[in-house]
Amino acid sequence: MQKIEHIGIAVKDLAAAKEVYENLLGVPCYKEEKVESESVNTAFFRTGNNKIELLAATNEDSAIHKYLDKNREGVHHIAFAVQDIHEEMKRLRKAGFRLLNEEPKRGADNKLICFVHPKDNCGVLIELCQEINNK
Ligand code: CMX
Repeated sequence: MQKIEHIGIAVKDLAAAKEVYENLLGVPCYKEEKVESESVNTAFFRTGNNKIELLAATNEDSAIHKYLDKNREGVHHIAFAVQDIHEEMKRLRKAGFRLLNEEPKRGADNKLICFVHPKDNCGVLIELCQEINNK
């Protein structure tokens, strides 16, 4: 894995959270995107080399809705950039990690993504991300 690509934060109200993070970071949100496949609305921020993704559910089937039913707003996942998501998935599967997608799927911000079960990562949901124009 290359580096932390972003940190995902689950929020109830995207507009309110966006304002909080704009004030906190002192930079505007650079992108808002609805991800149909994940049933989320997202807002992205850059600070230096780092990225924050705010995530709000678009319906009750969303993983974010389920998460916020049981937890407060807060860090939901850590995403790592990978060069070749198929190779990383193969490596992790072989090492016994439970992947939450059989195949990579299209995520926000022009990425192919795959999630790794939080129970296999000391309680942290991990996302693998490959830039779509990588290959
Ligand atoms: N971080 C850490 N632990 C988490 C978690 C998270 N984000 N989400 C769930 N868990 C834990 C729960 O606390 C629970 O633990 P206990 O059994 O100890 O109570 C366990 O995992 C099972 O949780 P659950 O509420 O019963 O939920 P499910 O098993 O139905 O789903 C998960 C959990 C991680 C498999 C599911 O949320 C998933 O597939 N996530 C990947 C997709 C996703 O999160 N999409 C939204 C983000 C999209 C984006 O970034 O664009």
